[in-house]
Amino acid sequence: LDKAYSFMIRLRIAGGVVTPKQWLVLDNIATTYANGTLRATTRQTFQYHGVIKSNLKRTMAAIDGALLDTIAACGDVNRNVMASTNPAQSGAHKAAYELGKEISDSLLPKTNAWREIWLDGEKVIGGEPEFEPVYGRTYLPRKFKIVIAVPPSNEVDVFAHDLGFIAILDKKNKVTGWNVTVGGGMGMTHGEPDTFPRTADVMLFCKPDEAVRVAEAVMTVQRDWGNRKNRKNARLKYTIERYGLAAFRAEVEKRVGTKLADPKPFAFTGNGDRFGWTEGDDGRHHLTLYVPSGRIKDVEGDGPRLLTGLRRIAEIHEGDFRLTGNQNVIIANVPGEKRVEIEALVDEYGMQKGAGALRRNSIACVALPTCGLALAESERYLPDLMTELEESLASHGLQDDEITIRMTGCPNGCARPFIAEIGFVGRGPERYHLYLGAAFDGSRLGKLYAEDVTASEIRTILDPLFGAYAQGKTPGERFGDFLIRAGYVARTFNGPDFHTN
Ligand code: SRM
Ligand code: SF4
Repeated sequence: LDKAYSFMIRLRIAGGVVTPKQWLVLDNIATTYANGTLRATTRQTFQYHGVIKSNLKRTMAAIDGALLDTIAACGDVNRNVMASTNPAQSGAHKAAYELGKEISDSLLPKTNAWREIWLDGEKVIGGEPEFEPVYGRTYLPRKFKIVIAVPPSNEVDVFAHDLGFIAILDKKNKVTGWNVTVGGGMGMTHGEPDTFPRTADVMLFCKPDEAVRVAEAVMTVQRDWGNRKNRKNARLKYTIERYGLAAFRAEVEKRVGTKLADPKPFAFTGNGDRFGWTEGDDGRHHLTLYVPSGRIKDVEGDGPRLLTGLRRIAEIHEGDFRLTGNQNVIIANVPGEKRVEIEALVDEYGMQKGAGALRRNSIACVALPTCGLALAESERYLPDLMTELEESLASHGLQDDEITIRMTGCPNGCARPFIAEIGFVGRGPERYHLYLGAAFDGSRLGKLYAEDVTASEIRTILDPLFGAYAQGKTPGERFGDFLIRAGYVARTFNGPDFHTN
């Protein structure tokens, strides 16, 4: 008898778009081979947990049957490309999705190994390419992440990624080109100040037909300039710190073969999702559902039955599903006449078209029990903490104020906690570092406010700050901005400065 090894499987779903047919297959895999849940991630894809070793091949074959795969979802390669899901701007969303898909395809490793290993070892005609065209023999120094954002929504958190594209729109919401951001990233190690989260720099502007070449150039400069001796300093953010933005840009332009324009003005209003029904500028309807920590499951008793409910919707839905970077699900492209039927299923299965202001702006990473790197709870704990904090906010009349809150079980930052106005980062069992003062739109890092806070202390620490905010905020002032103006935390200006007070 072999040991009962159990695995996590992460899919690659560029732009997070899934057809109803694919949804039904993915749902079936969750109940047949995994732990009965589909986990929507912070990067617009799904993970399965609890797939036992003997079921791995069957699971991969089923994923292949849905015309999906897990290629480059992990490893030192370009990961799943995220694209804005904001359905209200249908044309711009389409452009973002198409660019994401094109970049994803062009930067995908060309190896046939996945098919050979998982699909009965069949060799593909023509054999294995001797040399990866973009990755060479040694791939990248570290993982590489790309996102495409469409202002005013920054729900993909463009500043948290190695490479980002921000749509520049004309008056008719048509994409005229893309601002290019480089050098964002979240992961750091406690007690090692040479490691830090960093918000990306807005480097240049490119025209639509230059974007894929720019993506390839940025990634290959990082391939060639990135630190291959120390994995903790290998991400693009450290390369940019070492060489400087000007030198990096010059090398990118050299590889693209032309000088590129300076960035154009843009403005984000937030990095959360817009819940409930919206109508796109093409007249189609879209419903964003709140999925607590991205875990699509049936809660026993009176809780939401998201797994069964979304399955029922997939059986009748004619549009598609979109996963958001905040771990939520959009039932997209619903024709007007189907809206009532879908609404009825949403109600029948207790699915939520939103949540309280704090909760709908929350993200928790997976952490325990499946993540081997977790130092503290996250997904299983944040809901209870938010119940406490919601009470505290309500006592100050702040129940409707949008405040971003994120928690991770360790400083790798999988829920991007360092750019949440309230960020908790696991330190040990029931202990967290508390970071405050990030920007509501995800463009500024927070600062360490309190160390090694125990779960029972959190409310006591935050309650007076909520009180001060309620009393002292100026009209429209965000919690993170207020804390800086009122002197509770210092502003973080760039990555290395994150650790100074
Ligand atoms: Fe992550 C590693 C979960 C988004 C930074 N991440 C892991 C692993 C695979 C743990 C491991 O290596 O053993 C976690 C699996 C837990 C589990 O039990 O499922 C894990 N990361 C996740 C997900 C599922 C969190 C979630 O709750 O949704 C997200 C899946 C993304 C996806 O679909 O591809 C996830 N991870 C992120 C993000 C957010 C993002 O990219 O927008 C980050 C911060 C951004 C960044 O990369 O800087 C992130 N994960 C990391 C890191 C630290 C990287 C670094 O530069 O230091 C690690 C550890 C590592 O790479 O060594 C890590
Ligand atoms: Fe695991 Fe840490 Fe990522 Fe949370 S942040 S999923 S604990 S690696």
